[in-house]
Amino acid sequence: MNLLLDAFKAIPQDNYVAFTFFVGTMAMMAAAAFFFMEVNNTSKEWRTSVLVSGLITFIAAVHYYYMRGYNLETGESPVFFRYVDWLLTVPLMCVEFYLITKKVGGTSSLMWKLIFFSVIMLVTGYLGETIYRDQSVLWGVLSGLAYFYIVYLVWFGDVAKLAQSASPAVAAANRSLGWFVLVGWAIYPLGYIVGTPGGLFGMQIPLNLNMDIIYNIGDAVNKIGFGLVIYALSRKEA
Ligand SMILES: *C/C=C(C)/C=C/C=C(C)/C=C/C1=C(C)CCCC1(C)C
Repeated sequence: MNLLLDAFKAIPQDNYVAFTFFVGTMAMMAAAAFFFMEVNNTSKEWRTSVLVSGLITFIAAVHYYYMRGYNLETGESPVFFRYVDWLLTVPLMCVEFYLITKKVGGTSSLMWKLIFFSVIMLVTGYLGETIYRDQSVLWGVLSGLAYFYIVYLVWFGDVAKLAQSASPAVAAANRSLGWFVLVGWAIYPLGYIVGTPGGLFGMQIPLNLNMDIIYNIGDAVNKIGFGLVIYALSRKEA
């Protein structure tokens, strides 16, 4: 607790980047505590799903705590730990799709397909932000292709088909998660565009936006939002 209070005191008032790392840490911690506590009040059928929501936000909380300190001390973007966090949490979001469709025939091979493309999306993004910054547009496009394939699977592909054959509550939850993937996840390429030298196919966005603030907003919206959709589903189908 003391550590957190000290960290808060040390944030200069005009350092919005550090501030969003701080708020992100708190939000993820609170969400993780909430989901973990609710696991035991959840019907057996949905317990694993709510537990995974807790794991996603807990893993993020640990990374945010670290990234917050790193950014405050160095003033730099914690790129490596950002991607470590995503490589753990995004596949877990893919697992959520598997868990909600499992009862109507969702297979682990479909889950691994989602995970595979999410890893491609993230590894190519990481390469574009780090080793191959000069070719950030190319790596961003490759990452975008994997991203769109995930959008396709969730909206029109096997995930959508399975969800539609399930209960109305599962179908509705899949649509909500689909909106998070289509709109919420689209926040990240915006962060990438403002944070890499290639910009948007060579065009720089003339607004004074910060990559980390955009990523931090994206994480709060998506990780907590996903968790709440799953939580709501677990209450509807108790
Ligand atoms: C909790 C973390 C989440 C949901 C992270 C999601 C990240 C993405 C959807 C990132 C996508 C990217 C592109 C589609 C192109 C540019 C590179 C990325 C990795 C930022």
